Amino acid sequence: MSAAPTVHSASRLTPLVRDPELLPILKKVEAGKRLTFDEGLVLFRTPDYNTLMWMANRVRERKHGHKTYFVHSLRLEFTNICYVGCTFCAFAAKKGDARAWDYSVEEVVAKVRAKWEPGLTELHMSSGHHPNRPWSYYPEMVRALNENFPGIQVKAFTAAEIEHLSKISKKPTLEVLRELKEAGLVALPGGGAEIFAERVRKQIAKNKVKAEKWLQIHREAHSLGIRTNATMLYGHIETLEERLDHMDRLRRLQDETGGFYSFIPLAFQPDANALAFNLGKTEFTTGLDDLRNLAVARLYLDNFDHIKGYWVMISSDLVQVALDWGVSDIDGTIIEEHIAHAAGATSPLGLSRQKMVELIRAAGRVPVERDALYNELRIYDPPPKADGPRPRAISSS
Ligand code: V47
Repeated sequence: MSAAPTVHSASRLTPLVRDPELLPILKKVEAGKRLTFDEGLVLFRTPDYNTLMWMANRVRERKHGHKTYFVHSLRLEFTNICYVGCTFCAFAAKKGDARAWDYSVEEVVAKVRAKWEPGLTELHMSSGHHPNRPWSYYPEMVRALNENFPGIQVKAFTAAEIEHLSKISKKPTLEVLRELKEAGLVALPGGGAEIFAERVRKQIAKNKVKAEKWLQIHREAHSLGIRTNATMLYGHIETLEERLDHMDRLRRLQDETGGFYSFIPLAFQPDANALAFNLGKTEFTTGLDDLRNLAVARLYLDNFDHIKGYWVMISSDLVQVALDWGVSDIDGTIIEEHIAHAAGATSPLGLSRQKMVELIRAAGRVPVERDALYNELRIYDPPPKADGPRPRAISSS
């Protein structure tokens, strides 16, 4: 006869809670109720990390159990030439700079061929806003990639880039998206969101797509069946209220469309960019800030399936820990990254598929290789008994 599962109620857990302000939040989390803005702020400010982590993990395990997703993906930035001038950016170059690059369609195809690995499923591309490339270059590139690499999933162009393409093509953003989809684009990455709050946006990305337009482009993509991600650049001049406002706007759009796959906090990389220089900032975000941010996202963004831990910016070591703080996706192999590394990221340029699997298994979770559209391609064996998966602390029944 098997033993009945132990069911711990929130009230039985309350002795663990050191911050009384978390008690009503814990009850809501247990009941699956949505948190308010003020409750989100409590989460951002609580000194009780244990309870915060516990709650984020509770929701993560309720949604995904121990499954942890990754994708075999190649990152490609086809140009770093950009006229926008975001102050946090160390990647952008001006035309004619010694470090500028700008690949033709043939060069993009050759680059992917050179970096090709068996089992590669996703090609993630985002790049600078090039002042001269004509509109025709972009659908041509997507088409050429699909023709040369049948089965590859092209996830490309942030909402900021889509707005740029709308300007150069003189077509509405909806039409730009439609034509890119026709050429074979399957999803949009979540970049360009930065921080939506106008106060911050004016200082870090004043020439970039406006917050409302970023959201509108994602709304349009979702209406065409193109699913997308959403990012948030944190750890610079934004306040906690502004971080939460950012998440709140995303939560509202997700209520409306359901088109976001994942939310990806991007930790500010403080090297070689004007924002860091002006702030005198040389330190990276702290591990606890990164973990707290991920946990708050998991709890506040109750309508997002995945919270992604981006190992490139916060290290693969911390991402492993973050699997207990709400993270259910660790992006992918990437192979060659330039945006974060230009700004000081100390992580490797890419990680092997084997490394992804080991990293997840060593944390006692079950690795699931997915494609760009979150179809499960392979569920790897769970970790051996000795190191996991650890018994569930709390039964969900
Ligand atoms: O849009 C630029 C950010 C983004 C810095 O959708 C910086 O799956 C930190 O969008 N410090 C590009 N961040 C990366 C991106 C992304 C990453 C991972 C997964 C996905 C996805 C998307 O990087 C840019 C900008 O917001 N960025 N400079 C910097 N110094």
